[in-house]
Amino acid sequence: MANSDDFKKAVELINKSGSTLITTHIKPDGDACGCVAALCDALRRVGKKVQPLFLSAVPQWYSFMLSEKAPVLGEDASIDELMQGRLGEFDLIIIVDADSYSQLGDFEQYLKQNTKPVLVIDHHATSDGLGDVQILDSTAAATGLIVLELFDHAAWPVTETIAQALFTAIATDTGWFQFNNTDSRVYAAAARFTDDGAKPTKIYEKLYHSFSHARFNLMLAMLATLELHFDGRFATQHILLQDFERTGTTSADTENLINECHRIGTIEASALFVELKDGRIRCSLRSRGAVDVSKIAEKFGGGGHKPAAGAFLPGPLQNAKERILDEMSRQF
Ligand SMILES: [Mn+2]
Repeated sequence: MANSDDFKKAVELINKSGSTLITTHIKPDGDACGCVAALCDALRRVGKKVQPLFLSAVPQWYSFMLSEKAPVLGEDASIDELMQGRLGEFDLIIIVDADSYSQLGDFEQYLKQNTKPVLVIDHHATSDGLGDVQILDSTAAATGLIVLELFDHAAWPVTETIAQALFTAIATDTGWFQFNNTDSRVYAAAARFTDDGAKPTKIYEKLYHSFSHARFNLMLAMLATLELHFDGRFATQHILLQDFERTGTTSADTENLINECHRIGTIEASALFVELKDGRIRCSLRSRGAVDVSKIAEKFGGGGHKPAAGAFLPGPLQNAKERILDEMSRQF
């Protein structure tokens, strides 16, 4: 659990701030988007100026949580424009669902020259200690649970929109209440958000029954590359640049696709390799068993949680795959 003193310090920081920049990790997921949306909403309600900023594109299926289209670094504003104050001058930076440089892309540059206070709210095990005030709780299944605690410390109301955003945060980080991080705290929060107006059935439809045909084709391309290793206990899959081109998709469309192969009963862990435009390979790792994939990711400069982690490896695909298989061979 997070320290109640840290919540107190966080509320003090927010109360004395005028203009706040709120951001989260690259490849924002449901937890990241939900927390950004909920905090923007809450701070505006208490009269604060807030600028949300995403560090890479927001998948279309999370946009329902956001009241406006928030700028994306590298698309709507360059890192130079951010540094020059084109998005505004801020006296507080809030980073949610991330606490390491490797998760922040180009924003690292901005953060390193920033002199204003930084508040970090995160549940990842990997931490670079980016905040002046940090609310860290690696026992929380989602950052959304920590944000809810912050709401209670600050006595901010959980409105229907906020309940919807935070429900989505905890539902997505638990794979819709199926990963083994789904504890009573998750269900208690889900009950509370439902009482506050979140509509689980509607949220489920928006999240999981909203594939474009193009994204479905990308999933089919990925599934065709499935290989099993170590007596079927470890699975690898990949997506190449040409798959995005052929199907008319982008890297945001890969989110959660890795989980599909876990329908196979023997698979305890899996890796998805995605070829990037700069030649590197993004490797996502999942584990449903004893393997702590965050430890594997850390060996390659990445990070995450025991059941879900990721890292960037040098290309080409074959090289990245061999290095991961080599590490995995020690686990099985
Ligand atoms: Mn999270």
